[in-house]
Amino acid sequence: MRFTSIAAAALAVVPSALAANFAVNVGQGNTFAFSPTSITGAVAGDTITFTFMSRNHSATTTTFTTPCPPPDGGVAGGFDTGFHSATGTDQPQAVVTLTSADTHWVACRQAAGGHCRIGMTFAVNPTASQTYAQFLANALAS
Ligand SMILES: *[C@@H]1O[C@H](CO)[C@@H](O)[C@H](O)[C@H]1NC(C)=O
Ligand SMILES: [Cu+2]
Repeated sequence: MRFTSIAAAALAVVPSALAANFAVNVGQGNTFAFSPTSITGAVAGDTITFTFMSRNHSATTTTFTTPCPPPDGGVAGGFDTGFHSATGTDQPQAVVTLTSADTHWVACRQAAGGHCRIGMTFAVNPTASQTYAQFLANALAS
């Protein structure tokens, strides 16, 4: 009986042990930025934990070519953390669970895209042909 319960407990922790979590800071140091600006190698089941460190921001999926403003709710197949406001020492977190290894282009949708247009952008699994640098350039040019 003892071995049975140990085996069951070990099996139960396998999925979370294999899934990775990516920690992303939003507005760190009062900046209009995500840190890091991109992550790679993310697969289905992995999580992204966004920590909102200043002001009032969102992490919202958008398109590569027209980043700003991101649509309310994000693009189809994407995600939207909604707005989170950091006050004093309260730094709210939002956890997104990825359902695929797809590329996601992400930006803040605060101020009708105002934060996005000054470069508040982030990428999940950017590619060689669609890079984070080009996505950022598209946002800054919009
Ligand atoms: C955060 O921003 C949103 C969108 O501008 C706004 O509706 C909301 O009231 C703000 N939250 C706080 C706590 O200021
Ligand atoms: Cu913002």
